[in-house]
Amino acid sequence: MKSRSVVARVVAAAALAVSALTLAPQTASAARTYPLGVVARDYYFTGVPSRLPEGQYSMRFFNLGSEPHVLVAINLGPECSESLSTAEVAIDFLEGIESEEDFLAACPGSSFAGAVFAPPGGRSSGPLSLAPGRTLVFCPIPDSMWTPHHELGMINFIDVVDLPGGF
Ligand SMILES: [Cu+2]
Repeated sequence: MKSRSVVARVVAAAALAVSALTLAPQTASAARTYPLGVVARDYYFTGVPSRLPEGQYSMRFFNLGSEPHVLVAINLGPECSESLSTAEVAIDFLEGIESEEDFLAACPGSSFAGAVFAPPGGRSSGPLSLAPGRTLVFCPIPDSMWTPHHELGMINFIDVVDLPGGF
């Protein structure tokens, strides 16, 4: 009899644990992921909103161009949010940047938001994590003349707003 009650308690505890696990994603509304479709062409992005709430996004990336394209997104720290005020200024800044580490060192408080790559005619998907402030989106892949695509127009900013409770 005693062993049966132990089994019953274990089963009850396991059931509680399972219900806690299955309830967790529903109660954590801030962890919801929103879809975001972006198209890359030679040489511009379409579908990159100029303004979005902070949060987690799931990017679908379609390359309708004739060259490979990547979308790199970096949440700018406070300093670079101000100093990189236009695409022209950001393009000049990116000339001195060799790597993601370089970028993060030159822009304190910045963070990697996400990246997706697709070959010509290809598609891919990946997470995008937007933090409040400004996010820089660009494609640094060079064309046949070694000009980075972001200098040809593949550069965008997203103003990321802090929206309590998501949207
Ligand atoms: Cu590109």
